Amino acid sequence: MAQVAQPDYDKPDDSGEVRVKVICLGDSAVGKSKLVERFLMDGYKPQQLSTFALTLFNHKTEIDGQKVSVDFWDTAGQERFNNMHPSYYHQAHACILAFDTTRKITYKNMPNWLKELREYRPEIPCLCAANKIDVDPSVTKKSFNFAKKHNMPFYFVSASDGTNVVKLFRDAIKAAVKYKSNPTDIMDEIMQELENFELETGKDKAGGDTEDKDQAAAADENDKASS
Ligand SMILES: Nc1nc2c(ncn2[C@@H]2O[C@H](COP(=O)(O)OP(=O)(O)OP(=O)(O)O)[C@@H](O)[C@H]2O)c(=O)[nH]1
Ligand SMILES: [Mg+2]
Repeated sequence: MAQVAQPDYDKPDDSGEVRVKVICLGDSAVGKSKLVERFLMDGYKPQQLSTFALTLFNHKTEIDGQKVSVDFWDTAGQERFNNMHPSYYHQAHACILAFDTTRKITYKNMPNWLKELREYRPEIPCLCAANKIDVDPSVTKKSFNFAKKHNMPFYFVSASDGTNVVKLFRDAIKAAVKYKSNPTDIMDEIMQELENFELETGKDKAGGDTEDKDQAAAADENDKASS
């Protein structure tokens, strides 16, 4: 994928809106684009071409009285064979990870998607969507343990008839806004810790060295004693 010039979602602005980025992941043809389209337009046009590279859909809404501007990022699933460009994940606040209930392989590939997501965004909320339940509604009686195992919210959906689509996307937006206001992304925490660490080590470097030497000496003593 070509380098994407994307907005800076973490930059504060004075628009009064919270700006969030929600990404969609999952194998090709599981219905990612159709789900986004269904949510945004409440319409459904079957037989559209596979997403070419990247589409951004902006959506303005309100969550608990707070104005929110959401960018849904949608890309073609077949890119998994070359890995997704890191900019796809950059600054994402939530993810919708979808599979197709009519094709087992798309469910089997879920761990690969989650793994890649977690490499870039270890802590963002990820919601699991089991799509195309209109084809065989009895599929909703089956249990799909992947979501439970990874502590992800799970939704049976249909982009075709709209089942649960609004619920899924509203929850994803809520989760994104919550994450943005209180990010627990471990990478952010580690970065923060590293900054403090530098300050501390600069401040009491001598003390730290002495302690290290003391410990090394004690270890030597122990070695001598045990040999
Ligand atoms: N029956 C049914 N068909 C669906 C549903 N959602 C999507 N489809 C069909 O599945 C096919 C793939 O849908 P897309 O939305 O293009 O899939 P995608 O995940 O965006 O695929 P890529 O862009 O290639 O990654 C299309 O032919 C859709 O019409 C659904 O809920 N039910
Ligand atoms: Mg698509």
